Amino acid sequence: MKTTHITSVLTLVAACCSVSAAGDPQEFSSPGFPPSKVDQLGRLVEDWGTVDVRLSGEGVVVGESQVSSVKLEEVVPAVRVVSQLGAVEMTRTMYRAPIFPGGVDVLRVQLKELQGKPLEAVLTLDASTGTQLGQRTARIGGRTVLVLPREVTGTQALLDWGFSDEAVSLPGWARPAKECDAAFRNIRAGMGGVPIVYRFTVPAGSQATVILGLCESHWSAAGHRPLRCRVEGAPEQAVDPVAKWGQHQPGLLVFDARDENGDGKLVVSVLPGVHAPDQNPILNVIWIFPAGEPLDPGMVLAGQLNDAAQYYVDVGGQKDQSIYPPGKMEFPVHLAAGETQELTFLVACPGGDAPVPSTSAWDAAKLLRAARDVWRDWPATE
Ligand SMILES: [Ca+2]
Ligand SMILES: [Ca+2]
Repeated sequence: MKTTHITSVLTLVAACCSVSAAGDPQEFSSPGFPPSKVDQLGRLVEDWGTVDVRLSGEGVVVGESQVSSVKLEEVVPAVRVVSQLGAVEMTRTMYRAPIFPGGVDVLRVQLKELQGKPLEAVLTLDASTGTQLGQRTARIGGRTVLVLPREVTGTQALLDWGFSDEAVSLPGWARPAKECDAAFRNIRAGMGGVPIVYRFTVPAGSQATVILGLCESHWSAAGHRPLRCRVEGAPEQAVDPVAKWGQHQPGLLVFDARDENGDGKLVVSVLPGVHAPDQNPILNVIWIFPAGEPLDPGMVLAGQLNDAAQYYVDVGGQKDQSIYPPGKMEFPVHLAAGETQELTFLVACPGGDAPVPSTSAWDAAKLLRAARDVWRDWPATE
């Protein structure tokens, strides 16, 4: 039985001239840039890892995939992988978009319902381990390697605390000039003006005392990096850390917080000040204490009450974490009878970075147009 099955697959492969032979990966690129590869299983192979896409759901089966090279808009070299998955036909199309500076790979996943009835499915993106998820991105170290079509929610349980933003960790960035908790040294920064956002699981509707620790070590004069600090249930506090405490001086902001919307999550965020010349917000430490307990600010600053806190976060430190569990990224998909849907992922190509969605204006149509324009102007080599 098994032999017959394999034979039929090989026949199918041989019958279509543009389909790659097993072990013969397809490539695509922009003119003059190193290529990305697609292996015979249809996985996108990059210098940082391998991106695989799977679908599960009722009526969805594991099926065969055909890998072929195609031209989009008649000029853009692309690799297409068509997979027959029972109730769904999944088509992956991959090409390089020539955005500054090194380009980005575009992975379009099209799902077509084939059996004429509505379908609930889950699309799973399986990337290499070691990626850390933001709200719409995945990172390895400081490198953005994936941009996701939407927030990862779906079937995965969130962790009980963590960041859900597109900020970056900068360990050892701050140099506090006086003795204080070691967590002041590591920060996260919202490069390009993105907010820093943390969520903490708390009893629904409960109150808490939230203390934010800040220390500015880049600017020596006031007025450069004012911040807006928001803690759910408390009035917003605007602060210019250098004006309030000085350069390299750790300081604390105290908030009487409450889970105002009763969803069992307390949201803490830091945004750039209105008209701030430096638009990159920073945050050093978060403490969350039970409401109403008297707290000595000096002891909090020195780290002597860390163990008494419900949550103590060395923002940007080794134990900091994303609220999204590591590993697979799942996206629930609802397909109506006969419907076709497409999800677009941006994938860092060799040596490149994927653009953070909130600081760039790329969409699927613009990316394809950019690729078309560069290939139209490129002299044919064949
Ligand atoms: Ca809440
Ligand atoms: Ca920190």
